[in-house]
Amino acid sequence: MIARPVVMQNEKDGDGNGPGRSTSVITRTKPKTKKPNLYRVLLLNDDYTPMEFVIHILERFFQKDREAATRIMLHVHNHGVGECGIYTYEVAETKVSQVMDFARQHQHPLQCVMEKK
Ligand code: TYC
Repeated sequence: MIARPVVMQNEKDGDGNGPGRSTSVITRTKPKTKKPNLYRVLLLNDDYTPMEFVIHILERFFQKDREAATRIMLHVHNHGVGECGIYTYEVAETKVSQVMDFARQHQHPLQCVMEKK
C-alpha cells in the first residue's frame, strides 16, 4: 500500500483568510488500513459426542467438505483439540454459539471455544 497524503482544500470562505484565499490542510499521510484481530475457533474432544455428529458440525457451520471435516474431527479425537477456522471476533462468536446451541439441542456434550490468535 502506497501512502498518499489526503489534501482537503477549503474552497469556500470561512477559514478566516478572506474570500478566495483558501487553506490546504493535510489530514492524513498514512494508509488507513488496520489488521483485524483474529480468533481461532476450536473444537474440544469428549468421550460421548458421535464422530458423525462432529463431521456434520464441520460441514454445516464451517463449510468443510467431507474429507476436511473427517480429518479435523479425527485430529480432535486423537489430540484433544483442533482448529475449525479463523475469523474476526463477531464471526467467531457466532460460530461458537451456533455449535454450542446445536450440540445442546441434540444433547451432546461437545464443547466449542474461541481464542485470540
Ligand atoms: N471422541 C469422540 C468419540 O470417540 C469423537 C469426537 C471427536 C468428539 C471430536 C468430540 O470434538 C470432538 N465418539
